[in-house]
Amino acid sequence: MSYYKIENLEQYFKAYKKSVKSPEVFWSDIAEENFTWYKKWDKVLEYDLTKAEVKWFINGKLNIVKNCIDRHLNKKGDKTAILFEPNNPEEPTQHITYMELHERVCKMANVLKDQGVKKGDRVCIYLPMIPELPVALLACARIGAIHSVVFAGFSSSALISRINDLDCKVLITSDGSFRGNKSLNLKSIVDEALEKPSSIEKVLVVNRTGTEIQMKEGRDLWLQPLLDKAPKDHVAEVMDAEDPLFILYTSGSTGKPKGMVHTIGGYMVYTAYTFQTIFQPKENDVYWCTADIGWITGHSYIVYGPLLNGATTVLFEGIPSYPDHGRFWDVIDKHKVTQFYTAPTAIRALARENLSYIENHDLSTIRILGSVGEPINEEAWHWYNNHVGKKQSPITDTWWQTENGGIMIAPIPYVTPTKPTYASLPLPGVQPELMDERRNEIEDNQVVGSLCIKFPWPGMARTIWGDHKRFVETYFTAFPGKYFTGDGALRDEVGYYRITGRVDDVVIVSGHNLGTAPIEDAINEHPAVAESAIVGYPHDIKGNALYGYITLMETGEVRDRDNLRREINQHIASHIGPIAKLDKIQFVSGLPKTRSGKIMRRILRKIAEGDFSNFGDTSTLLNPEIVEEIKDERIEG
Ligand code: 7RM
Repeated sequence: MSYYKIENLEQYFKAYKKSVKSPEVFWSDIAEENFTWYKKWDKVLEYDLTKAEVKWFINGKLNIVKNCIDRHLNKKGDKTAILFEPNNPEEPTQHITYMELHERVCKMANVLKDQGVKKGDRVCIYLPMIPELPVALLACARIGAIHSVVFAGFSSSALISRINDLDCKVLITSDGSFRGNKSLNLKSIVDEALEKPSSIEKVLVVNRTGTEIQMKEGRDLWLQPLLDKAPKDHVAEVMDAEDPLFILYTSGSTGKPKGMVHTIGGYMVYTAYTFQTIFQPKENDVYWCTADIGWITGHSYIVYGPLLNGATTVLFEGIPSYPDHGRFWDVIDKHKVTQFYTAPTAIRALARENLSYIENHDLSTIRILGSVGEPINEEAWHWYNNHVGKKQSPITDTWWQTENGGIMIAPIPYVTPTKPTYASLPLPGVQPELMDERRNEIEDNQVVGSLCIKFPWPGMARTIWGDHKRFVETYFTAFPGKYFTGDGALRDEVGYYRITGRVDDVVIVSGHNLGTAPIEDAINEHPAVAESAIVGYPHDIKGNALYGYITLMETGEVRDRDNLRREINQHIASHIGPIAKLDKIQFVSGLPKTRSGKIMRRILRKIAEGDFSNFGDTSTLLNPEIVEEIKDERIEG
């Protein structure tokens, strides 16, 4: 990446201004300078946001995998592209070079073609975090097929609904997956899913755990023997910039999951540019993002962004608590990780544990710390800064969404001064705007509004698969002519943005609009508290009252629960005001979360209301068992 290097605030503002004044020049400079195209675009951008129609690099021809792998082979053939760290620390690490990755992707591409997969076909990928997962993504992209990864923790019903929404012909899965000291029989989940009528013709199975599985004659094939026979050369398909690259379903919210469609050219330029700007890769760096590839963060910042930049990207199969709570720190130490990108939920979980887990590891190689997925509360920010970054590494609190393709608002490390709980400034090319209920732009500081983006950026999703109408209604109707994020935000006096949470996370208590996020922040500052989630429930007098679900620190002494409840409420009263005190406080052993670390407040709201009839789609939950516990111990009255 050679264009628009940003090494100080002045350069940032210069690039930013340019990107607003001449977005087409700004993005075409980046696109031209840093990538290999078979044919240049005729026009940079065409758009109509009221119809949600956006096209970038029109008639440009390319293959993204040529850009991720082939063009690095000359200079970086022997460099590690993917550093695979298995679940079990006793199992050897794998260093897959760019050369080896090229061969593996070409072989997989040939296998897929052999199985009848053609340009434009959808391929469903249901795999754990093993090398075959990124290889499968890249193989699809190489032949022009559209990949759709379903996170390997999802249930059979989530899997089949996605497969059928897309009419996938081929499914790539494994016998099983390892997670800590457990293993999961993935193939049996696939079998269960495929008992329902589906479009699937072939299931390709990776041998990972050696678990005994059923292979259905004529449908299921072991992948390895096919790979062994496949030629190791493959001519990449010539694709149009606006051909779809992948479809990924958004998790968490109510209703049927939305298959977000990302297209090749814009997504490539955007993920590569944002990776370079935020993570500032150097030649010998080892970059680690702890997300799962089943989530957009994994697509953009484990696979595409790093590989487009010729970086070494860690692929971690395990979990933070196995074999003990020091695993993250152990991996950083062992591989001399230089950029570490994780989620607030992981930070809070690790901050619950004894500091000795972290203190006996050398984390001095770290240069940049990233956070993503939800607002990072002040408490977690300081813990991350003090104990992981040792106050030496800037924290980049990156705000963005599946729909955005890549990072939108974030401090640029070593350039933008950080401020806890603020995602700070938009990246060049991103034009945020805060809107009030009357659809007027908010100019004032410290006023919460609906966060919109008023100009297209290359990485934005183009549609919802099979339902453009829903795409328009969900994102482009509330504020005509703008993309509405669904998040609330405010701006401070220097223009920093603070994301306050989903706009639906607001409860009106006795006529006061209370955002639940600041209350959670206040509670989390209490030394005994690890994590909290606040929801509203109907109340005869106040209209709504607040119900808090709270997990406690593992290291804390055992405390009288009622005393603790009083203390927490005093804490809220002094930090926010008595109006925000909780009517009910339930101590729980965990909160229901999606794999991407988002608390499913919808379920907590239902439980608080005492309505156990229908929790909606819970297939995206990481820990469904917690729902029963919370339900059983609900505070009545
Ligand atoms: C990347 C990702 C998107 C939603 C988004 C926000 C929340 C994500 C932050 C954040 C505050 C952040 N994609 N969110 N990052 N809120 N600060 N740094 O998470 O599609 O799965 O979720 O996540 O509410 O709308 S996502």
